[in-house]
Amino acid sequence: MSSLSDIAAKLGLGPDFATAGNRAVVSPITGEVIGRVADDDAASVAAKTAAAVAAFAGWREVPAPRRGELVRRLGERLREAKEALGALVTLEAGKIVQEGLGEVQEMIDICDFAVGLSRQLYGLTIASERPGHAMRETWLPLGPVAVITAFNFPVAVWSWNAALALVCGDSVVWKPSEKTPLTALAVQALFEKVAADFPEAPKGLCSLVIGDAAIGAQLARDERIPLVSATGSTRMGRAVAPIVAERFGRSLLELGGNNAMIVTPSADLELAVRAILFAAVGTAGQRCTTLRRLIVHKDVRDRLVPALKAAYGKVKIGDPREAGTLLGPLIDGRSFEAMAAALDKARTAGGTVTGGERVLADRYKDAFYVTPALVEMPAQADVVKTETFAPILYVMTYEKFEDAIALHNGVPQGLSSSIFTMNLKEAERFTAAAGSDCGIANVNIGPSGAEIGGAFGGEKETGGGRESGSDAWKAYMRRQTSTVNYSDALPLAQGVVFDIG
Ligand code: UN1
Repeated sequence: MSSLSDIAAKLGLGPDFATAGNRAVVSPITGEVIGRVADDDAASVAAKTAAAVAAFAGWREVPAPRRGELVRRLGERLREAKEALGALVTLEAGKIVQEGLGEVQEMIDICDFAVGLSRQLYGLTIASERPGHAMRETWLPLGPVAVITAFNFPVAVWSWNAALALVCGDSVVWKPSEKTPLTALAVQALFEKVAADFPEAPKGLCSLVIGDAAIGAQLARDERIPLVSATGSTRMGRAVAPIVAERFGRSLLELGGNNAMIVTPSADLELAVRAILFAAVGTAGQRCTTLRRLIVHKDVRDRLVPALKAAYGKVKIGDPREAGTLLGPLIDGRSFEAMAAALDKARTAGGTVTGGERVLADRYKDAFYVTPALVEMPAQADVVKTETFAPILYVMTYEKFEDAIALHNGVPQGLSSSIFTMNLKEAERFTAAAGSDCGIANVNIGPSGAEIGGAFGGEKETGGGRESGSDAWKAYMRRQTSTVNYSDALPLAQGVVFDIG
């Protein structure tokens, strides 16, 4: 099951799936065109938004546990489709099979989470200062939610948003990356099948718009959309957020990361090497949580770096569909150019680069496979402070723990972070107020591969949004404070007297 038509058949998508349209879809595995899709235009985006507005009007009144039932059925459908959808993620985004499957599992997990949540959209009762008054806080559906997603998690990020938005009573308009429309179309088709058998699900409850940044901007401008949830680069967030803010909309941003690991003298180095390998090389360095900076104590460096080089040397690079492959292709040639440019800058800043070369170019002239790069840096130069979406790991050393924390926090991004230590004090300091300044701080595991149960996102240029678990659902609802007077008097708050004579 590796060609598009095989996968499409398994997903029940029909023989015409992705066979026509203005946009050519390329597989990063070979660089070949594997399908064609049609872009939306401004008019079709407007029509789908109008349908989402109409759908919201009905959906918000369906009881939340019943909304959860729709998401439960979506989760069931995803379970059946896991292998085929995972294969499509592999084909379109270039992830290895295990990671394609893992991405679909992440979708299933958030559906399960959302089903439980659909019976737990708890508000508060609040003690009123006035006699005969009751106060409460209620969470109510918000409206249509625009979801903008990136190529690297082409389906999971939609599900983090959509599963929550649906149980919260919202409708969803999804703009996936223009590099990965096929996985989006497949998921949309799965959703539509589930919704078709669910009488309360209005038409247009979840819709998909395909196209480039102009379409994202159109959604960002639309004042009928109270929440725009955007995952991608900091550059994209900088473009979207001001447009949403100008109309007082809400944005939920999950942008670039520049995630580090501190390796202390007491660290279990064997465990650390395995964690580094998954976090820095996995997904070809194209996760927002990818490990990009290693901050190693000077006494450990000479043991860790050679062990890491040896492990890097054993990584099997190639077709992500083949058993044993750990490192598949970069998404495209521009990614490769960005990687090469970053490595040049690192060399200019005094870095020593191991790896980072293009490989397999004779077999795949239009696909971009690289060896993972380890770059030993004398200092945290500007290039280290920039997120390059590729398997580059910058290695720096420290002597004092405070210096490690300062280096760690000395970048503009604040998504994920980790420390390897057996020292309780270091672990606690890392996760305390003056420790890691990131949204995610892990001890003795790498920074990537988060579970859906926690709130996912980060600070500073990462954008501040939280998606997925914990109470991230609150972003998809509006909060209402109600005071009900069940007395015959009209006492005013703060004891104010306001009477006529
Ligand atoms: C992303 O790269 O945008 O924690 C999301 C992780 C995954 C999600 C990554 N669960 O690496």
